[in-house]
Amino acid sequence: MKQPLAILFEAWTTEDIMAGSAFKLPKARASGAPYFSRNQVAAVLHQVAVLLELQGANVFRVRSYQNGSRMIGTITEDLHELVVTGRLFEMKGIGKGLGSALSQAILEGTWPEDWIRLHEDTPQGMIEMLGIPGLGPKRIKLMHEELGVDSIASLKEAAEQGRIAPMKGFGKKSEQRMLDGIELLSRFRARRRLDIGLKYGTAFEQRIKTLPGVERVQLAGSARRRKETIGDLDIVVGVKPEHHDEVANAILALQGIADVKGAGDSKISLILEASIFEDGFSVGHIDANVLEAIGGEDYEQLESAGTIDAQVRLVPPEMFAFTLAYFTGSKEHNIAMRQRAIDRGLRLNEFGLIPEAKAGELKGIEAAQYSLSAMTEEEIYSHLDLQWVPPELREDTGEIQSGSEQNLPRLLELDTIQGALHNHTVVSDGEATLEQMADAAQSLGWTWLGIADHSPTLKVANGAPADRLLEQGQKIRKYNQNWQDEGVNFRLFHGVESDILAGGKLDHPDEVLSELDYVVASVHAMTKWRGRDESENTEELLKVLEHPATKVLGHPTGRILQGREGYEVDVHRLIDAMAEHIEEGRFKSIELNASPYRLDIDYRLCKYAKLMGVPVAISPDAHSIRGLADIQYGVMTARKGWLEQGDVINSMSADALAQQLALQ
Ligand code: DGT
Ligand code: CA
Ligand code: ZN
Repeated sequence: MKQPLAILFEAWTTEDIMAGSAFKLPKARASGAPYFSRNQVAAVLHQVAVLLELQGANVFRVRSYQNGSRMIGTITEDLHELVVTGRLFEMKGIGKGLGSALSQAILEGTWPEDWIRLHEDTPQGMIEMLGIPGLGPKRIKLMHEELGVDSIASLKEAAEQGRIAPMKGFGKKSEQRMLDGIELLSRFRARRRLDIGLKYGTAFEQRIKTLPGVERVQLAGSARRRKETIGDLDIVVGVKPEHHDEVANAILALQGIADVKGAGDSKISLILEASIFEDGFSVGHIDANVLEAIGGEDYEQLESAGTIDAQVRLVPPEMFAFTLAYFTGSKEHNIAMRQRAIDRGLRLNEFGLIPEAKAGELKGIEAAQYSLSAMTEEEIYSHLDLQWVPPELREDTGEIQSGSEQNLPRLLELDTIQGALHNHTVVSDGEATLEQMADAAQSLGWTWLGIADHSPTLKVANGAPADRLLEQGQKIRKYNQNWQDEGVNFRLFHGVESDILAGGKLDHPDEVLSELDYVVASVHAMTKWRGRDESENTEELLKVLEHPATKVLGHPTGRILQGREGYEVDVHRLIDAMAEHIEEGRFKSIELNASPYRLDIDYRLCKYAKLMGVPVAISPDAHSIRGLADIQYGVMTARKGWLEQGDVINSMSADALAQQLALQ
């Protein structure tokens, strides 16, 4: 497991510091000496070393800052103590100059003049280039000198024109790698995946919750609505006016803040970084297919060096519910809500729900003194004759109509999940054995688990040949017998995740398939499928659905969030076809792959499957024990797609599911 702190203090490669705003001198702590933490000092020394290198400074000078940074980053004593007692000067690697600079910073809160100038004089574009995977200060400096490259944009242009490759020590390969790196970086700049956004959001929420004076705190925005990717985090904090300043200052001093973009009276804009996680940040096991699509070896480093913006709103407790509702959004939902309020002579905004007659000429927060009271969102909705709308549904796609008819769905809950069909073991590319996976499922409280390892054609995922697959089946039958004899309410289903071969064929002969409980049919040959048009792809999938063994269509579009678009396919037509099969007495279901890298099919299509009566199979696609927990992202997405318990196969009992799977 990679710990961000270890990255910062031991590896010290330049890519460890993400491009952009984190690359600056931190502000001194308002509360007095020590003005900077050990982490801040170590990071600053590293930055100075990098900036010196960008300027082409003497290697020994650069190295002395690198060493100093490593030293400060790994000391076990208290830095302040070392400064006060003067023992800092005795430490190896800290010369006289560096020692006095650091003492001044710690005791007086000011950085040396030449460090400040170094930060100011380096073109921002060159600092941003440091964020490109595999690109260090030495090469940036060379390209700056020889080609005048001073930003990511000008680097991209130079590379596209082939002007990088002829440079000594560069070449065609490294030119292409730079282009790939630029592409990758731009993806991680824009939005973060739901799982990452929630990790940051809940960590930040927890830290704020513990601050004295905080009455309420809640994550709002797209994270609360469980969108598949998050632009920025929105957090609402309820605090009494007399504690406002104290809480605002305490938030600014929290661990994990890379930068403060602005701090007004009621709004604080921040950039969060991975040091917000007490236990470090790691991405866990990623299967080969996904990893390749999201940047390969560079991915974990990019992800852990990434940042996310957060907007914090501080409001008095009686305004909390209104502010929470407003910043939960979506914008479209808010607009529809505001119209409903207008129809009732009310003004709805982040401050309150205010009768126009009383508000009159008063604007904004001034008018809020006349607001109807609401301590919860339920009360706000009820003032507008609506059932409370779960945040996931607030996209203005019919939820207000349903809410006005008291007819909103009772959304799927995680604790009704009994099992999932698509999971891997060591028989193909999983990390855990059959026994370990079964154990883990039982400790989640599940009553069944489906094992569907990869089929032979998928060599990169160690697809299992027929004999290994059938051997797994024998084991499963034995375990099932044992559990039944012992009265344990748990059973395994035996399937395969079959590749879809040319002509919509499955990857095993029928006599092998007939030994199995089910087939999850999935596309993995992405190059081929992405090279074809929608109708060709759709026809092949329709064909594979006709095979009686096919019970689940796996990750139906093949998209990898922030990685690659899926292949072209008409999913509506696939769902229509499944509905027909079901009508004729067969069983077919469409997968909602719960891996946060996929979330495929997406929530919009879930709603269509529900409409057509096609059951959704939420699949963690687990490649390890820990992977089973990804079911939570599937449940979030299913809820966002209006799904109820009866719309997914995962809430069925093992017996009910077995009956369905047995239909031919
Ligand atoms: P994101 O951050 O792009 O993933 O998406 P959101 O939904 O979190 O959007 P964001 O962060 O721009 O704003 C948070 C919420 O604030 C948004 O969902 C609804 C509300 N909001 C923001 N701007 C407007 C606006 O111009 N009109 C209305 N009615 N609501 C707004
Ligand atoms: Ca947001
Ligand atoms: Zn797959």
